Amino acid sequence: MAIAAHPELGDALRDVRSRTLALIAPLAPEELERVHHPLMSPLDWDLGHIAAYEDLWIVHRVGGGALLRPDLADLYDAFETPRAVRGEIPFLRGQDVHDYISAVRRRALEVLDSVGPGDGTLFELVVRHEAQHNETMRQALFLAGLPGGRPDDGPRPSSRGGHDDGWIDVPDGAFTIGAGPDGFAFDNERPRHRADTPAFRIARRPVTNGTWLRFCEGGGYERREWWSDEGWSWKEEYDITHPEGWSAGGPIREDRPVMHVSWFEADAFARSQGVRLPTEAEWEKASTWTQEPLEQVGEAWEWTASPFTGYPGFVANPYREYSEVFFGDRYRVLRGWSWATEQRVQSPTFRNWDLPERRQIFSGVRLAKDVP
Ligand code: AVJ
Ligand code: FE
Repeated sequence: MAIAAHPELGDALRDVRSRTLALIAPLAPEELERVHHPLMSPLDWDLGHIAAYEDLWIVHRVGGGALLRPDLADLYDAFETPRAVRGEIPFLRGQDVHDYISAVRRRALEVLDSVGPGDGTLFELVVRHEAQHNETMRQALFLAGLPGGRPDDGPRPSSRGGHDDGWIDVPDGAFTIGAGPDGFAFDNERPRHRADTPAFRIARRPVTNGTWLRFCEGGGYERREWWSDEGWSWKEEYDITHPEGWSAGGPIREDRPVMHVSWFEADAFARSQGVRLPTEAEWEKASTWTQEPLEQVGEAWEWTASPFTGYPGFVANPYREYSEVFFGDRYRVLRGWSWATEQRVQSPTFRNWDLPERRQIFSGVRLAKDVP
């Protein structure tokens, strides 16, 4: 990537930190230390993890310095310490974690001043890592019913109306998928390459809560024929009857895109309509199809039919555990972004992923179908 200006990266670090701190500002110490949901870390763990990552990649790797707290490295390593056990470990709490994140930040800014940003990649990685953890923290806030876990109720500027009908026709033919060689991109977005799709149709707008409510009322969660085998067992085992976060009376806003549905639910919903989920190639092609834009991208992540794999010629870089360890047929790709995604990490080439049963993420559905 081209030489990035320092002030810009310094500002980006400060900007994302002020967002992190704003998220936790309304919370009591007890709410920061607690495990709110077995899938989520305590929020204080996220804070320490953000700083440990910054210390490793900027102070140690860019600056060549020793870690501030080598004793904490394993505790804040996402692979050494999986989410399920994070409630029981001695992560830093309260003032201790605030002191730690501030001390690391001072060291990182000193490196930016003395060594410079290099090609900017590692600084950008650290800024985006913190931004991604802000979204993870919002997932925990959502599951805990705490402030910051749901979007504002006001109208969204990207929304033209409450209907989720209407299809965009995208012709067959080759197009370019993935991030180009310049600028920052995560490893899994590269290399950019030619891809091809047959002609397809993709929904102009995501599926709304109102439409999903009619799916529920029409036996959506009872009709075996709409569910995959794996999806049906998951639904039965956990007694799933509606998206996560609905109240007893249903969704709060019927005109908003449905959120907190799993891939299994998204797939069953699509089948109930006689259609399917888009592949990620279709999604990216449609998102750059200038004749007719996809509407309401960025309210909720959009599940695709595609498993998470490396593009042809994939090279892990520079943070090896970011993508490669998740490649295979288990994880599914989500495209777009959500209301909780910071602008800096919003990109039409960005690939998110999660397991097909997960719905703590701000995940929704945009349908696609073949052209007959
Ligand atoms: C890209 C959102 C799937 O949260 O697992 C944060 C981002 N990686 N710390 C995740 C991430 C390491 C990642 N996702
Ligand atoms: Fe992380």
